Amino acid sequence: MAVEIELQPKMPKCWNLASKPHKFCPGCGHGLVLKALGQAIDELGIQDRVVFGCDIGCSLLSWDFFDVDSVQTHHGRTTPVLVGVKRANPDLIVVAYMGDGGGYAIGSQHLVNAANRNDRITAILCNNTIYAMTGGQMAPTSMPGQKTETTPYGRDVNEQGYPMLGPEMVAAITHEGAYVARGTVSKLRTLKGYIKKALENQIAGRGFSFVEALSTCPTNWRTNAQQTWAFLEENMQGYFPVGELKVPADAAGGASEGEEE
Ligand SMILES: Cc1ncc(C[n+]2csc(CCOP(=O)(O)OP(=O)(O)O)c2C)c(N)n1
Ligand code: SF4
Repeated sequence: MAVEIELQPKMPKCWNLASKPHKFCPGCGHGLVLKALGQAIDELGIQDRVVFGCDIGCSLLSWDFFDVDSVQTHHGRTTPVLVGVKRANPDLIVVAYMGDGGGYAIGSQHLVNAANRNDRITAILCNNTIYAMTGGQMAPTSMPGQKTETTPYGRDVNEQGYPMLGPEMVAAITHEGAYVARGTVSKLRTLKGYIKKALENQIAGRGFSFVEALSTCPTNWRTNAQQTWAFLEENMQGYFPVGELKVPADAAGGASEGEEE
């Protein structure tokens, strides 16, 4: 007998976790960053206009999280693909979601050039200090002394340099109209405020919008819950300052207005 497939009704909100349990490891920060993004999209009521793009890396596990149009790209190529979507249809609100390996290593030229061109897109980069999907190799953001698969004795800053300060770099090379911030999954409402402001900046057509989110990867860090949170709040937040780095002069209010943790 033929099996009848019952089509699920279109979700009224873009936050789709109720019908699709996420696929990240327990304690992973990706789900928190995406929750903040989903809430920001909901609050702005822009679900029908959003195109979500995700990179190779654990970020790709989010390709079907949201009830929005989506595209999944080669490693590091999410930024230029979403720039193309935006240029082809400027009415769309495009979001490029990537890891620190995708954004700061293999895709760094795309990030730099999109930022320099002030492309009207929103890029969200999940900084978990590691290449997670491939098993925990050193990323540009790995902490000084951090043990990874490729730095088993710890990152030696004399050999491998210091962790990349991405938002600081983007803030330095962008022009008026750009929005740049660094949030953390340990202050989720503030992070959501930054993401919302980055989306509003694109809606207003001002310029490039970039949010780095400090995140967790207990699987590759090989940490328990307590150690995971301590690494995030003490080590990472000690090195990577959280806050807004660039806000357009004509943007109304603070990103975290009413959103502080
Ligand atoms: C062009 C290309 N180079 C390398 C790879 C192998 N690869 C897959 S995921 C990944 C690392 C992803 O790390 P990151 O971008 O930091 O994302 P995370 O998994 O940490 O979220 C690499 C190197 C690939 N898929 N494609
Ligand atoms: S490997 Fe790390 S980044 Fe990837 S899903 Fe697991 S905890 Fe998250």
